[in-house]
Amino acid sequence: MRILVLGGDGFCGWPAALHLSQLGHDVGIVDNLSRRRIDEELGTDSLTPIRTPQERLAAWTDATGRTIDFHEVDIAQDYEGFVALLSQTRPEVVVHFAEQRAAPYSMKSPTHKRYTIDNNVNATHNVLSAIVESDLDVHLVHLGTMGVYGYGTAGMRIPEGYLDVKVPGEDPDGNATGELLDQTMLYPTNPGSIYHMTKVLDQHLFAFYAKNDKLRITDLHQGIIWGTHTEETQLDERLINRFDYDGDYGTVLNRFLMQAAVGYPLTVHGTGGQTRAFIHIQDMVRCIAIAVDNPPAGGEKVKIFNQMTETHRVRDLAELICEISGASLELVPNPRQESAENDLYASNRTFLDLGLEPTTLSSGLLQEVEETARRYADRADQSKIPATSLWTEAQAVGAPTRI
Ligand code: NAD
Ligand code: USQ
Repeated sequence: MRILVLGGDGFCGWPAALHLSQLGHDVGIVDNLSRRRIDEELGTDSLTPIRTPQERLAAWTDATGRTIDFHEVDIAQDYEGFVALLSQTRPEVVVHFAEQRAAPYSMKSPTHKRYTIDNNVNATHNVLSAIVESDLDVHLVHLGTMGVYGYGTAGMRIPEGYLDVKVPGEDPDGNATGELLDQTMLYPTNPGSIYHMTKVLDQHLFAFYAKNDKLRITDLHQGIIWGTHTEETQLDERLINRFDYDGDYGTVLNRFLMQAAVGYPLTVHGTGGQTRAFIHIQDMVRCIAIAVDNPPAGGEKVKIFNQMTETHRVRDLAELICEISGASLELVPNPRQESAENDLYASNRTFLDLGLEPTTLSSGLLQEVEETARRYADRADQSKIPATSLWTEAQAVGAPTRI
């Protein structure tokens, strides 16, 4: 199939583009390179030495004989350019990773909040509008987040996108009819940052375009990715994926593994009682391929899959890494506004039923990622490790507790 990967220079988009190309699809990458510019703004860099898009793509051709085209387009700002690209490339599938994805970055200042809303909501709406305008029969696969649900269980497993409810029937005068009526609604949202809020807004845009224009849309509610390499990124060092460890873009498990590798006490926020959903990067690329192969029919509601394989409490992850590596951990004041402790149970039936065999967290795999971090430890700037973006001025008071 002809597939455009929007955001294909990023942490998820790059390995996903390679995997789809390796499977024989005709892949093009669209990216405005904003993530590389944000590194410059923050004075940060990937721990791993990522190459320019041109070097990466030449290395892919050297390693496999396959080609991937690169298109530098800002899909939030250059609507006409994106419509022209769709008409020229005529993709059958568009995989949309192209959003500002860090919760701390989205909460840094009014400017960062406004940028995240403008970029993400415009990007998603432009993609939808451009698909309609180009009159192509495209299956849109979007990367959403488990964070749209909030992080609580309400006494049930979080379903995949929709909640079936029974509503007491009433006649036009408001009198109970005694009937219980079945309704299906999007699971009530409870985003924890401006970034997560953009994914909530995306969901409603998708529901509208699926209903109004019969677009075929799959929204993948993805958990926190961990790991760095996939089978394809390991074919040549020039294909290496990015590894974020700084206080804005580093996600919790990769941060802890990097911190263990450089001898920095693991930065557990608050009591570390937050439970989150996780998925290894190799499984992420497999899920994208499965989603591409299983489109919804036109006129169907948006297909929503929970793209996660396991849940873990942050404190338990930190303790596990300390056991494996001999690192210590610190309970640092939480810069975020979030529940100090939460449980999380979520269904991931759809991917399991479609054949995903999850790569679960094991000490061997954790060591492999820590070794990657140790290999590039001389590139680490430890001054960039602390998380300094505060959700409110009242966050993050007090001194750390070393354990
Ligand atoms: P990333 O920042 O590494 O990659 C995003 C890419 O999109 C970057 O290369 C960036 O330059 C590009 N981009 C952003 N705005 C653009 C625009 N307007 N036009 C063109 N290109 C643009 O992020 P990632 O970790 O690869 O995440 C990709 C997607 O997956 C995001 O939508 C994110 O919300 C979602 N996701 C990520 C994780 C995770 O743990 N990394 C977990 C759940 C969901
Ligand atoms: N945390 C720590 N110490 C750290 C970093 C984080 O204790 O050094 C805690 C945070 O307070 C939070 C949890 O770990 O409770 C997860 O934080 P994170 O930065 O790993 O994840 P999050 O901000 O939720 O965002 C990441 C991705 C985002 C994606 C989301 C999936 O950046 O793109 O949507 O994971 S999910 O969490 O399921 O919403």
